[in-house]
Amino acid sequence: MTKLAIVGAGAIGQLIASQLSSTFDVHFITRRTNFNSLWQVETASQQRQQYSAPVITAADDLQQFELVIVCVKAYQVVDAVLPLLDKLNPHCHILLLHNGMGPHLALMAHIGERGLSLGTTSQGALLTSPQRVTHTGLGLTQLGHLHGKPLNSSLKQQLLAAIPQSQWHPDIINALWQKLAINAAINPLTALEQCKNGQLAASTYKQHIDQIVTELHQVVTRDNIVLDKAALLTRIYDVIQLTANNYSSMYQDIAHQRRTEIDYINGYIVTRAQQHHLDVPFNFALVTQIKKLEKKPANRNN
Ligand code: KPL
Repeated sequence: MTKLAIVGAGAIGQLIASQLSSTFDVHFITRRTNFNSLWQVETASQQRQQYSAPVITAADDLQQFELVIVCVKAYQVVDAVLPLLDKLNPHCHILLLHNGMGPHLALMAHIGERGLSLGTTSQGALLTSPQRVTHTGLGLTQLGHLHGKPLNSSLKQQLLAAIPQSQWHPDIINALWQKLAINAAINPLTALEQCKNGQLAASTYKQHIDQIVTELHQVVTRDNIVLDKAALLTRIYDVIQLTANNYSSMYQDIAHQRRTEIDYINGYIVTRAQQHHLDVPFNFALVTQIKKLEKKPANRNN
């Protein structure tokens, strides 16, 4: 069996590890001290299955791995991956699977010719205790090549066969921007308005959503990425409808006084805009407002 390491034993790390565990020899690389080698996945229909995988640290032998999948939050990626680079086999491929965009730019400066792929998943996963994850919903997982030596085709086929509803995308940056547009529109507005995703279908928010997407569209166009603005808006409203009853991850991060991923969502739009000397005032204001909320003590009921 091919040896594969998952960096990060959070909700998505545990879920992906369970999906890969019958095909690969899965290990966890984690700094979490409250995670041991056993975990449980519960499906939406409350069926439970137990899994186990060795837990190692960056100090252990990492030469054995052919693939490392990084499932930590966007703001943890660089710190989690840099200390591993010298210890990994030079042929080991790295796959980043997180919300938002940005860490790939910082990593590419250090990665040399090592193969790097990126991915995004809309599978729902909720950690209900340190070693138990609930698989709250199926959803598309898109993976694709970014840099260096491409992932070998047999590994790629095994990954796609093991992760439900997964596909290889020929232009992963384009796919990631589409997902980022959804998160940029839904996440900060729900966190600021303290509402479920579905509330954003109200006409009050139409102008805000339009402004977020208009600014994003100006930025990607300067990055030579072709996206259709009307199609982005349709997809955003589809997701608002499909997830109407959910609280977005940013709403939950603010409610639980955790750091949000704003720097890698609307903040990434701002960073790319600055590169092109473009103004994106609405996205900039959202970043500022969410950062203020991150600093406030919680006074919410979730
Ligand atoms: O990905 C999400 C998130 O909350 O981060 C959406 C799609 C907005 C669903 O809640």
